[in-house]
Amino acid sequence: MAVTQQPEPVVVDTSRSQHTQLQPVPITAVSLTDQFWAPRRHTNHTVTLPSQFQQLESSHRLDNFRRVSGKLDRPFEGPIFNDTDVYKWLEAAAWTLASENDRELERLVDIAITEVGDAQQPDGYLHTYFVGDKAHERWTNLRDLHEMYNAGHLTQAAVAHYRATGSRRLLDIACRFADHICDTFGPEEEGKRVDVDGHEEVEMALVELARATGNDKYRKQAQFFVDVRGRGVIGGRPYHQDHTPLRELSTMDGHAVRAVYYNTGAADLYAESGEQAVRDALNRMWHNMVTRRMYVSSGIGSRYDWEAFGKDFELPNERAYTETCAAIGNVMWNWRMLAIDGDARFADLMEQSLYNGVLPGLSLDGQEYFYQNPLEDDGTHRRQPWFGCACCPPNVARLLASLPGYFYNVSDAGIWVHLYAEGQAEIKLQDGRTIRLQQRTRYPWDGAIEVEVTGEGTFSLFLRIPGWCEEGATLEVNGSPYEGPVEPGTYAEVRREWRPGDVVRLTLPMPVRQIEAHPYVAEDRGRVAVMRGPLLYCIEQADNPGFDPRDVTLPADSAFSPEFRDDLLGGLSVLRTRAKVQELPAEWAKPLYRTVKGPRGGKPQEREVDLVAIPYLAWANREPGRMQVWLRLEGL
Ligand code: FUB
Ligand code: ZN
Repeated sequence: MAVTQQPEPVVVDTSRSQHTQLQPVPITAVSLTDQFWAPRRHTNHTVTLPSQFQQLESSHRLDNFRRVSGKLDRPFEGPIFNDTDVYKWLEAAAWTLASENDRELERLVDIAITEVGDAQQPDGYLHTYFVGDKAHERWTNLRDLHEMYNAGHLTQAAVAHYRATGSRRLLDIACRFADHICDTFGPEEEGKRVDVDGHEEVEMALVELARATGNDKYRKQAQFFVDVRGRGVIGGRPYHQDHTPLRELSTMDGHAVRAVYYNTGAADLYAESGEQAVRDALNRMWHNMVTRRMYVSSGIGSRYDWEAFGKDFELPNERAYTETCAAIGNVMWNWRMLAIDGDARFADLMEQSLYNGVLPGLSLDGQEYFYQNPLEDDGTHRRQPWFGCACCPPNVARLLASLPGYFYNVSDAGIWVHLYAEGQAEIKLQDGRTIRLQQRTRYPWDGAIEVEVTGEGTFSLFLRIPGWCEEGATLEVNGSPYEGPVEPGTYAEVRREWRPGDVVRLTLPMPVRQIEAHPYVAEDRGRVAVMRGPLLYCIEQADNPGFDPRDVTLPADSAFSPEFRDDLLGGLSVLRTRAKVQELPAEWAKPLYRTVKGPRGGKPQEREVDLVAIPYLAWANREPGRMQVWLRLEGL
């Protein structure tokens, strides 16, 4: 693994990986000027990042570092993995600085890096809890104490900062800690300790550190940790994915964030090793997740107990745990799977997770967050400005900051377009030619996408035809129909000798789709979820006053029509339809159970109402009220 002289701000650097089809495009090569992502990214930069820095200060997370360096005399505060919130914030700020000139943000980054660096121990160890009278407890309980989870987030922040700014300041700190880890843990025959952290994260970070520094020992260390897990070293529980070795796993089990972070790191390792058994296991788990254990929102981890995956089909709506971090982990995992073989199903799921899994975790004003993302609520689940355990907020921030890096890839054959949004990209092909792309579209509100290509010579433009676009996708090149296949769930490859100003026009019809769940998902039986394009919809009380969403039934022939509303929730398409409301007969006022007397216990009062659905990503941004994703459908 050789290292580049001039780092480029790529999120995951597979450019020298032997077992990936796709190579990254730097964040700075892509500029989003659309009405959907650009405002959100602007809010992330100007509101979320400064407000999160304030939270890091007021919650004493930065003080924890000052305490270690002797600048403050105070006790450690908060959960044991609190340092990671500083690291994730640093990563978000670094990706932001890759394309924004912001002196104030640079100043805050500088403060944070100084505090982190000053807290590092002479042997490279870095964790703000295990110092002073707790120093002897270092590495005494890898299962629970998150020391390497901390190291992983430090490392990811450091790689981002290095790639975004060219500065080695944070990278050197991370390398010292990683060196300490490499010296301490490893195969018994090397006289090292065989152990593994209870929370995966360090694996993917070490692979990326190897890619950033060219030092392959970090990749080997990550491989060691993946190989050790699953053999009972930390107790053998599914919660930590320690019950079965990776290569034998077939189902997604245990703590959801840990599980997807694990698979993300394993995919990174596959990209370097090409070990088929690892890829087979990842494919089996992906299949299990997607066909048995994932919400229609793409949220994962259905259990409050242990923040864990449930059994097959165990997908309760109101008690859905679906942590925001798990959705982010799913984006990261699918991004790597996509790089491995360019299969559109991974890009589809990445897109689904971005819109319907991650974005609901953030308020439209960029200052409040969901930890859990239920699919039904009585109005009491509200976003919070911060949490004692605040893993999700800075995780959302770092993903939004790095988002342009997920839009495109390059391969030997050409350019891959995974995501659609108005904007430009200046992409270097592998032979050094620079190609400019201009996307013109109102996606995700409209499926008409125009890509103007400025560049010469022959190469392929691969355009994702999303799996949700089941019928009618069409593609034109300079006004003439494209003759190759335009199949949902694949990439259409337009290969030609390009001339400046060539235009490819992709049309992705966006009919409103009513989705039913597998009959064994008990909570969704007889119900449908409503989707348009990549977006999942829900009904919220604020748009539907005067009736209880639980009493709504869609007529069998119901048809929703979209309407773009500039004035609502930052501008979005609502869906409208007529629906029936069956008010509960009065005799249900008291009992919870009774002997059956007839359908629903008497003749319900039925009336017709106008029903308005909004994108699920925008729910809970107005006054509290009921929200529901799954709606009863007559005759289902
Ligand atoms: O344990 C660290 C983080 O806190 C996990 O990833 C989240 O699920 C939360 O428990
Ligand atoms: Zn979280």
